Amino acid sequence: MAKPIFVLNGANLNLIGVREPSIYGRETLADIRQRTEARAQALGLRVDFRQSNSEGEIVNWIQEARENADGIVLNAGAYTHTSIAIHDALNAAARPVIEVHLSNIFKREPFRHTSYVSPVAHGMICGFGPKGYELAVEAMAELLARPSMSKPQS
Ligand code: DHK
Repeated sequence: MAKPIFVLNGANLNLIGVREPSIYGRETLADIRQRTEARAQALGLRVDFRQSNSEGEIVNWIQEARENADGIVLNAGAYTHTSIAIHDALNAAARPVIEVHLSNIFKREPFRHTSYVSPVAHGMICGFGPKGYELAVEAMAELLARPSMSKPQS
């Protein structure tokens, strides 16, 4: 039986909807979860949607994905720009990874232009707000349907 897609959210993403709405919008993480699960269901996929402010917990979830998930969609929040531990965990997970950001990180401060996730991701979706999560699930469905596309990249 197919395993779920882990959709993992990092630091401060529990606050979206109220946090800097001009950047992150008014939808809450619960709203995003709902639309992500609905899109996944329509594509015949299951989603395990989680959020943590703790870098170590995210590393543990990525390790768990090696056994218990078919793929990883990750918005690591600010850990994107700092975490070698998450980079290493994604490499070790040997699962297709799609990086998501609500905002277009390249239009923002220079410190957001570096991602430790991108070098170990199949691809990145950013700048489309909550819709990006649906796009990521669609992209993951394609990757999983065509295993030759989804070889983890290093
Ligand atoms: C979310 C954050 O919390 C920031 O730290 C990132 C990302 C961007 C987003 O756009 O979803 O820099």
